[in-house]
Amino acid sequence: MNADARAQDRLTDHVRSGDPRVAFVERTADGSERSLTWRELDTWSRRWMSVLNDKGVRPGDRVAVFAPSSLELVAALVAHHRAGLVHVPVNTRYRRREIDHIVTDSGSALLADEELLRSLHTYEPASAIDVSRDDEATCLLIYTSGTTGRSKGVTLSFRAVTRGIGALTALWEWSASDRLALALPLFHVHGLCIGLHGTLLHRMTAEIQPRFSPAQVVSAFERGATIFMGVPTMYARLLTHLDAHPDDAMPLRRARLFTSGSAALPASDHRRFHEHTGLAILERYGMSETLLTLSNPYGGERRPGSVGFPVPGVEVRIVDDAGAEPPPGVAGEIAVRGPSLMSGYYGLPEATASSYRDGWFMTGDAAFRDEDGYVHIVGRRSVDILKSGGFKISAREIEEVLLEHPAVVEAAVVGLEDPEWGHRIAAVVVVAAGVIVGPVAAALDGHCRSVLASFKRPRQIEVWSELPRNALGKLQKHRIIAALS
Ligand code: MLC
Ligand code: AMP
Repeated sequence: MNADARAQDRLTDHVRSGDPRVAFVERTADGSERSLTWRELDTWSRRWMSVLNDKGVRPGDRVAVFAPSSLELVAALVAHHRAGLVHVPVNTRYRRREIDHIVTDSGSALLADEELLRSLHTYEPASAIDVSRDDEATCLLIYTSGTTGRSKGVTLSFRAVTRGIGALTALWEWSASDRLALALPLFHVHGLCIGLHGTLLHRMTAEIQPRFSPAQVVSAFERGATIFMGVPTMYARLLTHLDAHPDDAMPLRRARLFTSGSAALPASDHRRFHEHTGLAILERYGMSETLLTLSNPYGGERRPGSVGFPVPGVEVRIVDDAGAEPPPGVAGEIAVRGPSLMSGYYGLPEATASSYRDGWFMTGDAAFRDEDGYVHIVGRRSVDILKSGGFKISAREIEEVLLEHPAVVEAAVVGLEDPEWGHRIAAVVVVAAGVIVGPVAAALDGHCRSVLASFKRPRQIEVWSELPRNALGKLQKHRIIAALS
């Protein structure tokens, strides 16, 4: 990896190299496998460029992609980087309304689905594809939930992606001899930025698994995988699998690295995994807006329940409300500065400005440093931002959907602690006088199923006569959480 090269070239050079080695493998749940060399990736990305030319897409356009993980999706991403287009990934679990918001908000020139991606095979490769872009040009627009109902687009430059992912993966000693088992979805920072872009930067091999299953992960290591990255829900399932099939830990013991992120990994799961495999999971912390911020050491102690230290090149402060750093053991908010930060929220200059304080990006995550400097995440400062299965969820968005029902006069959505999912989504509503409760709860469940991705759907909906409020009328969600837990 040439650290001095332009960011765009660092991401795409290997594709142009004509390297005949395998770059990506796609392995589906039924065991069927396809592979793609670096040289073929060059051709496939130029074929996708022909599709885009045919559709009238022009340099600088945004291209939304709504498709399961596949080799074609990788080829499209690479084409977008080579052509200076902005790749806009869309969560494949999203429903129509959620997809429409992203396509409209991003002003995407095209929404590419699985079928369109596959059509690249019927096109001749375009010859003119490489459009030079400077390091500050936007290459990714990733939508993430906030405290408001609608998701916001996080604009990431070639510089942010290359510097941020380069620094993290160098810390983890990724190299061309690594093989990554990649079962994370390719539409969020974790799978897309670290997984795909890390593979592109280091000319590694990634085995893409479109659906996560513990047995598939085990078999990836039987085939020589060296690295696995997962969210805590995946580790919870992997541990259940290992409890039932302890011998499956053998191939995992050969791994070089297991990492966890996107949500808190319970220290007990860290220890159970160590008991099964002899390996310590490396937990790290990041965010769409900051990319990867904190990581346990690769060489030193990986402390259970901690996310370690700032990634090289990233500055991290923990600050209290007055902007001062609290002593060890006392929590404050994580503030970040450095080259991997987003360029801003797309089309939202005010939201961008208000996410900074004194030049530092304020994450909204509460944390403390222990006596040895390891950072421990305590939780979100806002009760309205939830994480389930590693997906970020806005309580406000779900509340707005519940309020669309004419009988609902108030709605409160909370996250209940759950050992598998992190948060289990629950809702309490107040209905208009005289409304019969049973049919309303069923109708709300049906409405949520039809307009929200399944991971946002409340697993429990209760009808209360009123919501708990303090003397000033402020909603007290902690009382709802206590009552439902
Ligand atoms: C699914 N189910 C849920 C649920 N999601 N139940 C409760 N809460 C949830 N959140 C239910 C479904 O309804 C279904 O039940 C059953 O679980 C299986 O559903 P599924 O959709 O098939 O689940 P699965 O595909 O196995 O998904 C689990 C998962 C997925 C862990 C693979 O959540 C996942 O891919 N998470 C990764 C998210 C991620 O990449 N985050 C990174 C964000 S970036 P039934 O009864 O209907 O069958 C970031 C920055 C950083 O955070 O630092 O990394
Ligand atoms: P996203 O917006 O999907 O990028 O999610 C980013 C959020 O995930 C962060 O702001 C944290 O709240 C959470 N997160 C990421 N990694 C960790 C971790 N290791 N422990 C706890 N929370 C995490």
